[in-house]
Amino acid sequence: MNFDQLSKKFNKNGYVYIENLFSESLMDAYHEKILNHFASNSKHIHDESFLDKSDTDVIPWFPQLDGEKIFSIVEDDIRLTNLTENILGKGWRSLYSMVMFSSRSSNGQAWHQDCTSEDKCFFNLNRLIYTMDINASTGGEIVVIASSHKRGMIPPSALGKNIGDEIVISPKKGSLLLLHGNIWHKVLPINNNIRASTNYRCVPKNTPDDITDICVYRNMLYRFSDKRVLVNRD
Ligand SMILES: O=C(O)CCC(=O)C(=O)O
Ligand SMILES: [Fe+2]
Repeated sequence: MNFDQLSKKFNKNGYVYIENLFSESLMDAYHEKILNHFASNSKHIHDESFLDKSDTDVIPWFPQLDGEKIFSIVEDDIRLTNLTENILGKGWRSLYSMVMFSSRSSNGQAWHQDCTSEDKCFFNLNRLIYTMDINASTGGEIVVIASSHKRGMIPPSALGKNIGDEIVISPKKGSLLLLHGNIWHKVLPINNNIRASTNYRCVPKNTPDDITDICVYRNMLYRFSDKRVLVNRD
């Protein structure tokens, strides 16, 4: 793995996608844990008005907080920690691992940025790993606008559908997708199957823990901690 090259690519484009990083057997073990958990926990924890207005349909789970030790294997992977340090510099830290689960035929996620972009030094880095293939047949592909992490706030809905050249990423089982929290991104609707991704979120030195509390959608700024629409943008 050429860490310098990958890190340059990440800085330029705001994302990097790497296939075949994690073994089939590890991904199967993760996926089984995920399916077991959501077999009995597939209720939404977001309130209905958020789901409606954000057009976002995912249910989170924090497996390491539930004592699922196997989820430390990816977090401690030396290739992942080296690449992370190359991108974020010394003093970066992990926030948590979060599985995001979508039920069959659900909406995916509307265009958004995970955090605001006022201070360029502070952002979250999503380190997403995929325990299943995601493609046109499953739905749920990720769409990004390359380099948009340098373009400030995602345009409001009023500016229309086209906000740049869309790149569709169809992650394979065992792959890693690094996404800058300021990049404009969305998740396409899910077809007749469930969808899961596992995100090892981390941040550069001195970034506040609650960096992703305010999410930027094209139609609003939403604060998760008190479930408030801070700004209506449409
Ligand atoms: O689940 C994914 O593939 C990406 C979800 C997302 O928007 C994120 O991790 O910030
Ligand atoms: Fe996101």
